[in-house]
Amino acid sequence: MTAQPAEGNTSRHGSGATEVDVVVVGAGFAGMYQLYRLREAGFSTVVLEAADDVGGTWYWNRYPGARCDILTVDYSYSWDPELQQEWTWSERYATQPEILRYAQFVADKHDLRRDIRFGTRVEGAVWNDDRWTIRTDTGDEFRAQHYVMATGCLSVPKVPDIEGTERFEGEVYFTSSWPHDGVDFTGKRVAVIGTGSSGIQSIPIIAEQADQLTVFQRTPNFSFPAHNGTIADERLEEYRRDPVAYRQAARESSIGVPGERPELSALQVSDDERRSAYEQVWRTGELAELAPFNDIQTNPEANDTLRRFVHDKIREIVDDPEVAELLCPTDHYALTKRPCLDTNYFQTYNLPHVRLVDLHARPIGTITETGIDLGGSSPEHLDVDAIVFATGFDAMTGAIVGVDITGRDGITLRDAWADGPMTYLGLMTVGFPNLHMITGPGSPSVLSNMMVSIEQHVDLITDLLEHLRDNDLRTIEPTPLAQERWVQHVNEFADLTLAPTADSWYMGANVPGKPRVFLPYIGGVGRYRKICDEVVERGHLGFVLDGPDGRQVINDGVIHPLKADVALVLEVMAEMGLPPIETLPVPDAREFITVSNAVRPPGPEVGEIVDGTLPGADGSELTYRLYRPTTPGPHPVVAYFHGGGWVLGDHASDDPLCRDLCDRSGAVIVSVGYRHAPEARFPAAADDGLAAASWIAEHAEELGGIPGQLAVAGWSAGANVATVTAQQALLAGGPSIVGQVLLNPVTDCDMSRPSYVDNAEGYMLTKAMMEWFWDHYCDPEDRAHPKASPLRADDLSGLPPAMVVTSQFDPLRDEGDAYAAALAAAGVPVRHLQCEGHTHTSLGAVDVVVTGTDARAEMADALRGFFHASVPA
Ligand code: N01
Repeated sequence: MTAQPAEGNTSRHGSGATEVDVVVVGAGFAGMYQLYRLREAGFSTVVLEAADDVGGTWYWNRYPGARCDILTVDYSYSWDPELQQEWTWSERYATQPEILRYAQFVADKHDLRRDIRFGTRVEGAVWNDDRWTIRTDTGDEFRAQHYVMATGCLSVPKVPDIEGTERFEGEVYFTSSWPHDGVDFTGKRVAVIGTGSSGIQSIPIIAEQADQLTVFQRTPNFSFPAHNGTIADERLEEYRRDPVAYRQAARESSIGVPGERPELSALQVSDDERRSAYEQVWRTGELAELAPFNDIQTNPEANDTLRRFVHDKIREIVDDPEVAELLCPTDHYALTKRPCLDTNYFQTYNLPHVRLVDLHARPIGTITETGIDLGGSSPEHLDVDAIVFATGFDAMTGAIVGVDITGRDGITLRDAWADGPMTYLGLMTVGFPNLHMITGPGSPSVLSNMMVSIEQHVDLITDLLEHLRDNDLRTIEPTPLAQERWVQHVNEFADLTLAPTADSWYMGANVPGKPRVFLPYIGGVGRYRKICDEVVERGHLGFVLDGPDGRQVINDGVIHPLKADVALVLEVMAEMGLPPIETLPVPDAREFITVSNAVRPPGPEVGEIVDGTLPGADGSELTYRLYRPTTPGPHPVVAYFHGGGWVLGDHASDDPLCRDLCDRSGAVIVSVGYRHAPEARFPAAADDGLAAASWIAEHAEELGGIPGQLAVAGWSAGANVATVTAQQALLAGGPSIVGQVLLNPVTDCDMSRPSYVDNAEGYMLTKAMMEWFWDHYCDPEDRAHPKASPLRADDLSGLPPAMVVTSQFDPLRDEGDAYAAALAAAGVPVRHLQCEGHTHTSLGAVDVVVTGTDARAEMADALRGFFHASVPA
């Protein structure tokens, strides 16, 4: 089976090194497909592989019970349509031998082995003279323009960190490098250390053979029955009906397997409905189906419903209640560590010769010549004949930094990644030109069906290499900005979920001393693919491409600059296909806002909410809603003006934001229902602002406020009313206003600023909508009046100190920025917060857009500061 690459593919360098266009490291599924594509594209390529044959992880992990846990119909190449006809899987979840045979079949069919050097391990790689020089343990050297790491995410076993391992005189096995001719445990006393996927798959089979089996468990895991067997006809049917559409659905999905995204919250349904959904999960036995509700990965309470369901199942299956309790995972949320699929795993603990040792209660003291010494309150020595280490891998980065890689200017990858991997899209890293990673950290990789992610990366890399060649360019490397912001995006996405709370290998937490960073991209393969496609479409955004003679194509920039949760909200809104507000009659638009507001999270509890009325500028009654803090009063008071373009909304429509401001600032918030256009056009809203502020100032004590401690605040058109109120109060000689907090304010009627152009159509508030608002509110000839466009006031000096918050993807951004600058120029103390990655609506989305929390906290902090400064010393 072993083959050597044909010399025809390579040439000799003067130094003795073999010259090729591309060196690929690893001949697993990634390296094999990469070789195929590069060959097809006409690049001379050598694949270096430490093993004696193809297969990668499936070559090494031959432990009993090893199989895939993605349905085999999904876990197979899609790039060779014939292959899909020629190969038939025998089971839902194929065994390791069958998957290895599949890899070998592909290698034979495409004659891949002729370009693979087996038994060859890469020891080091150095970038110089625009090429990589790659050194192997066989003493060979290769020089290549491109170096592709197809080294797998779970290929470097974790070094055993248990004292005395080397002293043991019995048999020692690692699930990650199992003997090729198998192991017979018949009649033996066996210890298995580790209860991750490898342990959970192998334990039931080892138990069938062994005389005694002791399982050493540090952390119990979530495992679901695999229900292995023949592939369900309906699934095959679905695939056969339209393989192209089926594969495309996988590529656009969340984890690389076709399926619907759940729409309901686990907390939104009845106990019976929830239970029946989880029973279905238990019956289905598919990783892609484990989270039947949309908040399992994000909401602790929702997650707990699944966690308790699994605990109940374990208690039903396992006879001994004490053992059952030990097997119930309680120290991490469900699905935050890699969940497992098993065949009779929990049932195995009902066998009389199987024992579970809880390493938290009884830690391993040391391994001795004959067995294992347990510590804890009742020390014990266990004699065993064989120890199986199922202790996992130095995942995702181990195989990459395990090789000595030196990039530009002598920098090593190990140093560059000392605080965790830094990549752009999980594909490349700054300082290491032409070094490509397949399913590297920062890409969906291990959170997906690997076949789908591998194929996407191989296609991307190959297309990139062709682009360089076709354009006479020699090197490609990400820009520092693009990389920094991608890493930030990956972290922000992970932080939206419960995943970083677990001590998992996703976090590098299983390897002592490894930086604690969430390694894969959790945004899903569909979203990730779109991002990569956009990078390419936008001229390889975020990359520098170098040609001969110093020619450079620099396309610096940030892909996906929206905050992760902001992007998610926009996606959900887009999927709903809602009509643009400005196309609706005003009553329908108002109704639409009321209905949408009804389903948002309510915001934090406050001490009290009181609804009342106050007189408007024309003597009519205006509604208000007062939010009182939980702390004893009296409190300072904020007159708050809601958003809605002077047309929509009411005193209660910014409820969550008002609660949040009240809770964080410790001030009474009085949200005013000022008159709306088109019924009451300009300057009704502006005049009502002043009337309301005056009334609130006069009635401060009655409202539970501190007289003289009044600030104004508002969002959007409400922020316009707030600052116009501050201006009018100054002109009118009262009321006294100690500060103003303006969130994404309308300050001017000019729509030609770049923010209007850049964000004209994109992010909830569009230019068309602003035109609709202005048209309803104000005649064109009045728009330049400072009561409509406060930026145009002749003199801003003497206004109360301000906090102005603007958002990057908001048409109103530039006029907000201009107002902050104008206030500052007029000598007004200004705190100006420019929020990157946010839209006009995102910062106010309390408990939805968590990345807006800091900005909201700063707004409250600003209010506290105004009140504090206004108290006479
Ligand atoms: O490794 P793991 P794995 N003393 O890290 C324990 C894929 N895979 O090889 O959780 C005692 O999950 C460790 O305990 P703790 C799949 O992605 C897929 O099982 O760190 N115990 C844990 O219980 C999977 O997630 C398939 O507290 C020690 C276990 O060892 C990934 O590979 C099959 C210890 C390690 O579990 C890794 O799985 C197999 C110590 N010193 C694997 N050190 C498929 O089905 C570690 N442990 C496709």
